[in-house]
Amino acid sequence: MSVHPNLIGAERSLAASGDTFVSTMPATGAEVGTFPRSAKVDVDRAVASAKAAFDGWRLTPAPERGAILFRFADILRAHKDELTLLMTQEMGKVAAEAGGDVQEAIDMSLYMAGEGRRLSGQTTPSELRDKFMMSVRMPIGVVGAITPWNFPIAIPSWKLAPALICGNTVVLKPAEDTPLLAQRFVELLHEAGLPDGVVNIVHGFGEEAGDALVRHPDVPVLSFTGSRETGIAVTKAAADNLKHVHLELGGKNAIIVMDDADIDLAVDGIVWSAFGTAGQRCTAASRVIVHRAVYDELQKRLVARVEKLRLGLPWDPDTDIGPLINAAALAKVHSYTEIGLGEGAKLLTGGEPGSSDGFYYRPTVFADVEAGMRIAREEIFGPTTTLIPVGSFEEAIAAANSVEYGLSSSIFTRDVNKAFRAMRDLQAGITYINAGTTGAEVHLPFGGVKGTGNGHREAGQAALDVFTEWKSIYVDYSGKLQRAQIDNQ
Ligand code: UN1
Repeated sequence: MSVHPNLIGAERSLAASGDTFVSTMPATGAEVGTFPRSAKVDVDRAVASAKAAFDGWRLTPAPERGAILFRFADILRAHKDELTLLMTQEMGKVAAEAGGDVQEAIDMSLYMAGEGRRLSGQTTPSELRDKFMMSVRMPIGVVGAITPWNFPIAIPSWKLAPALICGNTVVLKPAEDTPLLAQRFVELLHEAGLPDGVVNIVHGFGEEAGDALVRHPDVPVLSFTGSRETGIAVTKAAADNLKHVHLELGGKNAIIVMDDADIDLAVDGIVWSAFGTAGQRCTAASRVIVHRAVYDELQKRLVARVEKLRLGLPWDPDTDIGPLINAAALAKVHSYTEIGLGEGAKLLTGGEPGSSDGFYYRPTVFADVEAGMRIAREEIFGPTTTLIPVGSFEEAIAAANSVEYGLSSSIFTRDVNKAFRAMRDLQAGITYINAGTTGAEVHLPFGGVKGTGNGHREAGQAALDVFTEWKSIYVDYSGKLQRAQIDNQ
């Protein structure tokens, strides 16, 4: 079978070792393609290519860089159906969600393309006469982007579109579960007119290609989305070179349902947030904190809805839930069912694999869960949610905040006072009122507090801070030496 090559500068090349790996469809096991299993030597070449392209790209006017991203958005739109189908195949999310994933990349490309005519800094008056002051954003250099499989087109766009508009060049190491989608993403960027070497793609595994990228001395910025454990390892590996590290890690996101909530709306939000993408989102609602006054009613309506969800082939329009990404994910999700049962939680529905073919797992709901149980604290990354009964608003907020993660959060209530208290008190980077925990839009910051990250954000204006350094510039046109803090006193 022919191998999809690494794209390094103008070259299409295999791993120097000749090693390869195969991408398969989680629904059927059918092969999608073969890719180079790259190692340090291949990453070194890709970084050299990105480094060589940096000066040309940073000196290209930002509106011109933006014009390429506008064209890229058009090209993505023209290829939306192709990418959507490929995503159902290679990643396994259902068609409506796959289309949304591609749309998110279109939106992000348009948003960042427009930034080409802004990238605003500040001007501010000087304390001295005949002196001008301003701050400007400067690109940093080669960005190492390491992307996950769960949003295989959207997340590369979250990293690459802002990195590029700011004038950086990129080496992308995409997840080994979805390499063809990343390959198509980069091919389409080239079709939009991106110069050779500005974006390079190196396929392979985290411990090999990913590790080499993280440690490379010529890669001053790393942007990583993945597990908390890997995020910590990336941070440690990057520390010796004082690299900038942007992390977007796990979540254990809670929906709070108060006694005055619209219960049917809450059930809609829970079903969409807990079981969409088979729960494989960092924003998935894996906890539902429910006021005791509506606990029985909510359980009843939720289970009735969940049991109607149809597992099936992700490209089939009738399917609600596709497969998990791979065998290891299936084993992990099932192990948490056993952990939950062992902890004394009550299994209301699901709790077993969905079929003998593909990595399907039945949507699973545990009730009578206590906030301290492992199933209520650890990220499962599958279609499992946990119902935690509470007696008051205060107890609900305390339970929501009791985990080490802080990505997304939500409350269903008709009480505006409670809604505003929740907006203030929930420890999370994102809070939804009367909606589930997923559904972020590209023009607000995306990311989390506590164990979800290290203070940076993707998307919106905040993303520009990851990919630029501020430079403050002072222009003295007085013709004499003027000393700040001294000569004006
Ligand atoms: C992720 O799970 O890594 O808000 C990203 C959402 C999506 C993005 C999720 N727009 O759920």
